Amino acid sequence: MKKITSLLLPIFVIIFSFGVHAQVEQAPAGFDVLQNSIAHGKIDTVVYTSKTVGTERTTLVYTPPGYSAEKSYPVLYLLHGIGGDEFEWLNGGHPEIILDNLYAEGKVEPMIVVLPNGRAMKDDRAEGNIMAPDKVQAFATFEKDLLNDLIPFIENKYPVIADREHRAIGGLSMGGGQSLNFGLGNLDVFAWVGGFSSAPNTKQPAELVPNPEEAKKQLNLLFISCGDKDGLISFSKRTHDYMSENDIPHYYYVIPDGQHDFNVWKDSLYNYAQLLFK
Ligand code: FER
Repeated sequence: MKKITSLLLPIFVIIFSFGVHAQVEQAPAGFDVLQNSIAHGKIDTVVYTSKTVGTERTTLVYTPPGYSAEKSYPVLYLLHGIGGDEFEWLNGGHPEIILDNLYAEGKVEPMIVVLPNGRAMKDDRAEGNIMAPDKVQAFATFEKDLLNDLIPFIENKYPVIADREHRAIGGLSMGGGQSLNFGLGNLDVFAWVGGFSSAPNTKQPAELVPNPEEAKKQLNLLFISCGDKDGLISFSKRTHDYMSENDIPHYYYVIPDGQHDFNVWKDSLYNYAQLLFK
């Protein structure tokens, strides 16, 4: 992985890598505003069979502007939080608007974005007591659904490049913890890993990365972001601290005045998406 040193400044973080620097900075005004004059991607609703859960499960799939089945694409799996489902990103963050705007500026590699339901249980709705132990457990069970059911389904249905270098995982809160746990825990599957405002489901750093040398070799990108006013920031910070102690290159993007909300998650997606597959 490229050597990255980070400098945290009040407004933005600058990262240097081999002389080329990729800047992570607060998304500019208008980044999330629908523009009618540009090309738009498309959202599909698709259903896959989950052997893990024993049901048919729904996932959304964003294909980029100019999408063609004759081309082949990398894939980002983008995961929701404890109060959400496969529609949370779409309704709360409109990732399709953020990405369409980035494509119009040539700032992002063409990719397919999969928006799954990360609560892998028969009733996967965010209803009742969302903190109930079986519902929280279902976020961990999703690792099997993702690896054994969803990824093979997507790779069969869409024209994707099916290797670790072309698979990314990212998510918000519970989905951030899932992304760090599943991404760092399966470096043979994912080379690009991002956790936004990661929740207490995030494994302890030494459990996440028991072999720092191996992680250094395998990771193309590790992106950790959180709002500085988020009560869960300790989970991001302890992960960042461990990576720094073990010289594992990563981005640690702390968003000023950032709460546990979509302002932070949209800004994180804006930055994370631009770093992927480059
Ligand atoms: C918790 C606090 C927050 C927790 C999960 C969350 C499982 C998740 C928050 C989110 O996804 O927004 O104690 O325990």
